[in-house]
Amino acid sequence: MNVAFYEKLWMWAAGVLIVAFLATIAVGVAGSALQPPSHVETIDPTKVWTDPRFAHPGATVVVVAMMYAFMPAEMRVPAGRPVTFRLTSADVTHGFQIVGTNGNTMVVPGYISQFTTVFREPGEYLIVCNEYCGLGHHVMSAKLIVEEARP
Ligand SMILES: [Cu+2]
Repeated sequence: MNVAFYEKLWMWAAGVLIVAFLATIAVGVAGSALQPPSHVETIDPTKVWTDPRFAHPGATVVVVAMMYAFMPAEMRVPAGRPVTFRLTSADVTHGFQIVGTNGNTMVVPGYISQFTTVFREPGEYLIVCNEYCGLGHHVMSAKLIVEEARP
């Protein structure tokens, strides 16, 4: 079979790009410990405020995302210990990214997202919505305060 030089060149270029894109996913998963949300638990988005799973925050951090805020807007967690976040949305799809950490998940109405992570460094972390959710998306943020763990 006779394939023209430029056609071969473009086929190789496309192949290299596909390998490069797959490599970025592999590096993100292995190198940065990023994981897609795997915890599937459903909830009625119209009954979020009366659901007992989100009424009594305890050792885990429960967060409701809504246009255009996170509830609560400020969270305090201990450093050096596993912290579990449980999130849901009261309206549309949002994102929950703790900037500078591997804490990052989609918050989809009707589902409860959950992840567990450890914050090694005490300090203040910015939480942003990283899924476009409407006109006020750019102001949707919260604050995470990681406190020195008490012995
Ligand atoms: Cu949002």
